[in-house]
Amino acid sequence: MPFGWQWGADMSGYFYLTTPIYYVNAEAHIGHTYTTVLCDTIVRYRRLCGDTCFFLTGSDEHGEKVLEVARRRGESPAQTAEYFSNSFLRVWEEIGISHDRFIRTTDADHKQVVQQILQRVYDEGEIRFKEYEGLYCVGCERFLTDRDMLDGLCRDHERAPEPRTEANYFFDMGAHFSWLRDYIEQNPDFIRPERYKNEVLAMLDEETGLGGELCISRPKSRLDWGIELPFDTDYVCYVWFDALINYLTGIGYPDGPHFQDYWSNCEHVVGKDILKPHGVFWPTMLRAIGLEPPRHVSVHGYWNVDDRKVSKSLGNMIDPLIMREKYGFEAFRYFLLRDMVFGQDSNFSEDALVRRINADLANNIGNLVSRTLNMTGRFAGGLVPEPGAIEIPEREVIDAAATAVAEVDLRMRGMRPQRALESILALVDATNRYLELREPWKAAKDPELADTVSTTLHTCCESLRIVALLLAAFLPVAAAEILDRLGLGDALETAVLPASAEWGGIPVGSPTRKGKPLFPRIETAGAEDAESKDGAD
Ligand code: ME8
Repeated sequence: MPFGWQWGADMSGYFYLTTPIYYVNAEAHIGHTYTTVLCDTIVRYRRLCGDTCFFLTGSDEHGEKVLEVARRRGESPAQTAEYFSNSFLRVWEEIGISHDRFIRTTDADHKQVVQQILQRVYDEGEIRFKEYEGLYCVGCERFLTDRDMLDGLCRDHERAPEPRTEANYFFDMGAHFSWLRDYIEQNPDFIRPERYKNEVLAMLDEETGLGGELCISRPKSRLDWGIELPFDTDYVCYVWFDALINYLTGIGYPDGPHFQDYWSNCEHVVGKDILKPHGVFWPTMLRAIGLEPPRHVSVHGYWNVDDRKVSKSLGNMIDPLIMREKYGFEAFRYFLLRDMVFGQDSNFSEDALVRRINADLANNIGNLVSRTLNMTGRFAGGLVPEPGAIEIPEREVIDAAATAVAEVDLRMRGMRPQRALESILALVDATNRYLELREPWKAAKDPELADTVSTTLHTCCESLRIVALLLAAFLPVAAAEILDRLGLGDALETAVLPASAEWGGIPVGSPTRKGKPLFPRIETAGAEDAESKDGAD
């Protein structure tokens, strides 16, 4: 029963996550950064859970789009591809992306895998040669259907597609549509969130009406920048057929040592612009070569500026390195993960970014760090004190920590990173409220209450340790710094979630250090002035 298993709770301990591979026609912007940072966060979380992970990203280098840019730049497509591929890689390295491989579709192993798969599908009689007429959008690198257009223009690229008639090779996707429809119905979270599952079902209906054939070749006379068809040297492979296969090449298809372990635990994250290739083309291609679909295709919305999609073709890009320069990369990374509800569109503005940094990072998390460590310095000689009796207020923080750990796990696996951050912030809020209630800065001066101070500070340090472990996937640098200030500099090297985040892990006597504000408030004329909670000292 090759396609019928029930997805269980990660029994194997393997986890394989992919970003789309980006076109090499311009520099990385906020949209690519979001997908890549999101995957980096999910994979860092799974590594912390002890899974054996493989994280693949890379560049998609063939096709007409790249040829167009190369012509404009007066260079060969190979030069253009090299330039922009290096540019993506450099940005990912500069912002600390932890990929295991950066694949290029011009890599020799990829070319070999694509040709091998083309030959196999051809030999099995699923590829036919015929004449085709349609409207082609070079921006999308595919023929458009009515649903893809508005007033005669491509919805995404706002340009008119070109009418084209050509003799080409076609893959018979339609032969697998009824299987795919059943598969999607039986595995309702295969494509998530649900609205995108419904969209794929609608696409399947539409593609069925159109004959269910995917054009997989381009004549060299028009485009010679691509992987040659092994069965007809006058043609190169259509860029999407080539690109999707990167997910197999990346982990050593067909007989790499861990190919099957990773493939059985594969999840793709994509933007909604490429739902059709991932929801319709790809599962049918995999079916044709006898492989299961990925576990999940998780689909996010667009980052917009002034309600228009940020994109290379529209030229309204936000540069991640400029954001890093202005605000620090972790603050920008936090904003991306916190402000986009997975699946929905989000509007970017620097005002919103500043408000978010000030409210969540400076006033909330940063404030808890500085209050806890200041007071541990002042009232406990800088060492995590021994706790006394646990009363109802302490119990509430302990319960909030257990809830956060459980919710973060559920939400990270369910691809709801913004909800996972809400769970962590709920623990931070509970701890801040607890401090307000216990008022250790007053209690320390009151002989009747002085005994409670150790318990209060112990509770706050322990809560902070758990907050840092949970935040580590989101803010790797800041989380490591919090742990270091708690005297737990190597905690992330040995931590395994959820066990390490159980209450009671902080050693009494651990030497703490106050340090500078972790996330300084950003003062701008327009920034909303959320009230500082720092009443401690
Ligand atoms: O489509 N908001 O590459 P691409 C959010 N090469 N995400 C965005 C975005 C935005 N405004 N703009 C881009 C391709 N993205 C193909 C993929 S995969 C086998 C081949 C992100 O460079 C989002 O992840 O156009 C989107 O799906 C991807 O970049 C498209 O990148």
